[in-house]
Amino acid sequence: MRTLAIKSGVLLLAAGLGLGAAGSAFSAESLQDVLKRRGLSQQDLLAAAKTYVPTGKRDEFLAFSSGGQSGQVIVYGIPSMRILKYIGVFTPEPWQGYGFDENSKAVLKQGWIDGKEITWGDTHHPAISETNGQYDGQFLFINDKANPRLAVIDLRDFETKQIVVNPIYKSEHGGAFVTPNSDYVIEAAQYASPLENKKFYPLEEFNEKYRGGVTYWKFDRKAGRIDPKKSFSVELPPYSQDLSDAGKGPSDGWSFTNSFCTERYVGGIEKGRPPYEAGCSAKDTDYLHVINWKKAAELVAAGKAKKINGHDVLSIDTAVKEGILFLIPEPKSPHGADVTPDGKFIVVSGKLDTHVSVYSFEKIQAAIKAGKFESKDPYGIPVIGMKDALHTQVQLGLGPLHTQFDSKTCVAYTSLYVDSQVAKWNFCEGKVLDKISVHYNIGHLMTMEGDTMAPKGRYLVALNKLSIDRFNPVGPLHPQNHQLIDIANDKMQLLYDMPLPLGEPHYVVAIEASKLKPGVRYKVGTDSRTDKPHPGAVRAGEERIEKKGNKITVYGTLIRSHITPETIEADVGDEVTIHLTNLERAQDETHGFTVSTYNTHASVEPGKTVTVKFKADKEGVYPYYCTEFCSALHLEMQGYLLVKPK
Ligand code: CUK
Ligand code: CUA
Repeated sequence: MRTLAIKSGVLLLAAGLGLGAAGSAFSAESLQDVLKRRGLSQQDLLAAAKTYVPTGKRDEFLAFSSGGQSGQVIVYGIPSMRILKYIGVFTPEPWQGYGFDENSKAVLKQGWIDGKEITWGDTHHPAISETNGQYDGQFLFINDKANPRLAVIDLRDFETKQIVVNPIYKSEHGGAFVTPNSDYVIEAAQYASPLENKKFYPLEEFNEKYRGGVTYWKFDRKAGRIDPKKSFSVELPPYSQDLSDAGKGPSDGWSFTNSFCTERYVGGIEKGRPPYEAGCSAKDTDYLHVINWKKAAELVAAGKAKKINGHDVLSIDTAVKEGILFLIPEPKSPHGADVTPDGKFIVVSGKLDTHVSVYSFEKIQAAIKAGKFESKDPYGIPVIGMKDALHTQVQLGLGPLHTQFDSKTCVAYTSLYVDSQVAKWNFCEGKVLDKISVHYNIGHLMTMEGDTMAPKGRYLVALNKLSIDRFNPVGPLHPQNHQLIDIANDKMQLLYDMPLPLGEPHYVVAIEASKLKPGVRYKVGTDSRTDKPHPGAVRAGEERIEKKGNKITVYGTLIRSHITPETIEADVGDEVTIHLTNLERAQDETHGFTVSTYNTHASVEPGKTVTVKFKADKEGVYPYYCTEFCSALHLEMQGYLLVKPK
């Protein structure tokens, strides 16, 4: 109270001295004055009005961005571009206690590979779960390219619940993409390697022993988890598989995966061969892989798969014999494969070709039914002629990468990496409608729900790889630049630049905010990582400390403004396990918990129960305290761990 009184005294004093007068003159500045003082145009003003979200108001859309090399997910609002949250996924995240409490450590441990802890990830493609081809706002999936893994995030609490490790790949890129009812999450390999774990074959045996593939992870929506036992893969030749997409509507049941370096070139300057890039661009075309995943699932259920590392894999031979795998040439070094909202076309863009190629699913099916193939690849896979499958090709510009769709029929947007532009075009008629420059070197782009069967249009975000001169300099490593573009009218309008300072976000997905219904508290005593009652939960008055041998177990609670118990006594060498339940019911009353120098931290939101564990291996006195400023007596929310010598 005394502090508050003094503070208001200071304020009164400031006003008395006339310091407040400057404030009132400032607020009297007219709109014209502000535009002049800040050098803003009418166009800037319009852009500001389109993005500004006043206090208390909320954004229309929520974007889930890959955090790139940070291994995390970044959540921001559109159109304000305000960052709302980082979600710890593949990398420890201290604020959320992710990787510092036992419950979240168990999730990260699911992502260990060959018994080794991996504390980073290279996230590329987030995907929101779908029902009937539309975002349902229930789950988010994201891949890790470096260490072939996939994570499941529950959008009820925005927490990572599961990490699955791909049992047969060493890297992957064509994930995560969901089928229209999220029955499967697609994850395609990238750099070919032997599918058997930890098996070595020399590069001379690349064509015979190295393989790629596409994995279909079975998603159990009721459990909210991937079921690895019901998941399977289709073996593919050692063409570097790349981006994928699931068919929808008429093409539901099929999936499409790009590839590059179908030359199967492996480097070796020491062998007097050209470098990898040149060797991988020798041919004019690569292959689009066309797979009937519904039939593949039936074949697996019928026992036609072989087991590799305990995982069901349909071999190339079986896939060819059963007629579920086809190839179509596509312009060299392709990148994005994007199915149109109506499910009738697959849009492919080649980095080294100025065109986008629009393949017709109907034509592909007609060729398959007629058995009309132009050749077989070296692995015996039937190749459909490019001309027999193409609907149209449109010249857009240099370095087309990715395509997204509008709510307007037949309207698509494609990123042009080399030109640093977004092209708006019509994929039915094959004509360019508009172009806008972006800053600079755009990778992915994203429209609102733009990869679903019902895109919402309105906004587009350009994910630019380079920001160069757009922001205040912060050293040689620049943030990326997410540029918000208004696409509601015929001409695109640039609205806003947002620096993305946490890794290179390859892709982002945005959902109508009204579809998300996250909770504000947990049922008291919940382990948020398993969604189950936490065995260490207690109610008020039930707090206790148990000691058995050298094991100390604390059943504690947190509520404004005390931690119960207030002291924990241990002997050097004791193993200390502390379960903490936040008894608060009020919204946003999170308590944090740490013990000095024991490298542990927990974020305990209302209702949650979390466990921290460590060995009290040092004699001494260690304060523990609440790390969230939760109340006027927050600093008093503390206690002591007393570690006595033996
Ligand atoms: S990728 Cu990075 S710009 Cu991983 Cu989808 Cu195309
Ligand atoms: Cu609880 Cu600060």
